[in-house]
Amino acid sequence: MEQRIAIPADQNELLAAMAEAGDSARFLASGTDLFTNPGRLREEGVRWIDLSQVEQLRRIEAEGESLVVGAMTTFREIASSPEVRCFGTALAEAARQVGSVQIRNRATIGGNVANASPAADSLPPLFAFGATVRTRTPGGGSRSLPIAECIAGPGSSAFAPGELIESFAIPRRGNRRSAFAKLGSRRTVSIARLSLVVVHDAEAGDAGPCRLFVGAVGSAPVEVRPVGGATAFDLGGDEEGLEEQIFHCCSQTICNAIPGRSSLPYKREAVRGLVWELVARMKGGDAR
Ligand SMILES: Cc1cc2nc3c(=O)[nH]c(=O)nc-3n(C[C@@H](O)[C@@H](O)[C@H](O)COP(=O)(O)OP(=O)(O)OC[C@H]3O[C@@H](n4cnc5c(N)ncnc54)[C@H](O)[C@@H]3O)c2cc1C
Repeated sequence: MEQRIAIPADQNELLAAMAEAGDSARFLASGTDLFTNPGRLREEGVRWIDLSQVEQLRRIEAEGESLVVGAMTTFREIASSPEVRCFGTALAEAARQVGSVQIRNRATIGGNVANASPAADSLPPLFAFGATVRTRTPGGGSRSLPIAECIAGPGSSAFAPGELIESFAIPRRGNRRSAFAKLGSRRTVSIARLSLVVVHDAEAGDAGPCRLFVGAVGSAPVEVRPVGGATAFDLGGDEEGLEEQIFHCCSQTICNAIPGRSSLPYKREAVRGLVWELVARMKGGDAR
């Protein structure tokens, strides 16, 4: 059967195409995921809309208390943005480690989140920053939802059929520091086997609580909880054995997230290296 694709030139044409397609609309961003599964492009009853010409979806700008990143922004643009490097360093670092130069030049953050891969590198930083996802619904309305509500399962997002991701809003905190690290099977062009993000959102000064999220351990990133009922980790002091304590919490989180999985023995040990790297960077002032 002949497949037709709408190529709106701007936001107005996009909204018109969405209104016409209703919940049968599906979106083509840059195709780095879609073209690996060409069968999807031949699905019956689906109306494809190519987002590549809609410049309004491609932006990084401050909006009130948030830094807004458009869904069609590429990982190259995110990695090199001074605003993201300042207010969302871990996201810039994750973007810099996605695939290869060629992939980063094309792959978009909207496609990465919509694809909902457990190994998606944008997800752990977005979870750690408490980002909000702004969408356009097939009926013409809009909604905002926390990133944590966007993942339904491995490779499955919680967006409605025909719902468009427009942008991500990251709360801006002037004194936030964060860092991202991942482990893959090789040094470059590697899908994450495990990733870790640390975020320090102190209201004042360098000392204060940190939150950690571990990625690639099940459908969505998981927050690492400190033992003993504390709500956040404190990297401010000189406590001996801090890295080992954090490692044990991460390891326990991984055991809870993927019990019985064949990758568990590797991941629960391998996280030690990520913890040591990120703690050293946060304490050494290398992380912004
Ligand atoms: C060789 C290679 C290496 C890679 N390495 C990494 C890596 O290291 N880390 C990593 O995280 N990923 C990696 N990826 C995957 C990464 O390229 C994709 O996840 C990419 O970010 C998806 O964006 P896209 O623009 O190509 O989306 P597309 O492929 O166009 O779309 C992906 C999915 O999202 C939907 N979609 C796209 N945009 C929207 C929108 N605005 N609203 C609603 N739905 C939308 C599409 O319908 C489709 O279902 C790699 C891919 C390849 C081929």
